[in-house]
Amino acid sequence: MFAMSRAALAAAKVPTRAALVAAIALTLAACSGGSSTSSDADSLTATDAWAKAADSGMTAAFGEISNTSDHDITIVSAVSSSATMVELHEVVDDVMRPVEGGFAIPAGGTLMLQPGGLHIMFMGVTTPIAAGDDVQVTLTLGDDSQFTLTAVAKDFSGANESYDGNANMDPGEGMDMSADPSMSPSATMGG
Ligand SMILES: [Cu+2]
Repeated sequence: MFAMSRAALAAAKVPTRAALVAAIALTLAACSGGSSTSSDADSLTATDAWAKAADSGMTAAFGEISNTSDHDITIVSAVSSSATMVELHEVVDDVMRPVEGGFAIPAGGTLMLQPGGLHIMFMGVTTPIAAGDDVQVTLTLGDDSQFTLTAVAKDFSGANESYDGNANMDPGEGMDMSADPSMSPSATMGG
């Protein structure tokens, strides 16, 4: 350690550009071993991602997303070219609603997205999603990095949870979410 101090002193006495560059390089080398330099997106892995096939209206994507980092990661929002709006949902008493603050994935933990539980909600499906299709959804994370989840579509008869307690809700054509009061998070939900 004494030798290091003398080296530092020498560098301080002769603040050459080379010494500064060397110091910066050392600092970077010291950091690269930790997770602090990798983005949240680099720390996520997805398995068994799938989406419910749908011709129009609403559908959802599911799967497992693991956080390999040593810090919690939050999925803040989601977008997809397959739907006009994508939300992060939970199901409470068979009624689904956006999760305040997004999905949190604990350090070293796994987020389970499944019918009847947390899911990525697609509203206003833009083009029919057939079984076998790949559906891509881009997740924005807490550090603003983006993770693209590719979900394979399959036929599934469940996941009919509703916003308003009516499981037979007709998604209709060109559904306009903003005009439907039942879609408002503040609307009364449940049967
Ligand atoms: Cu939902």
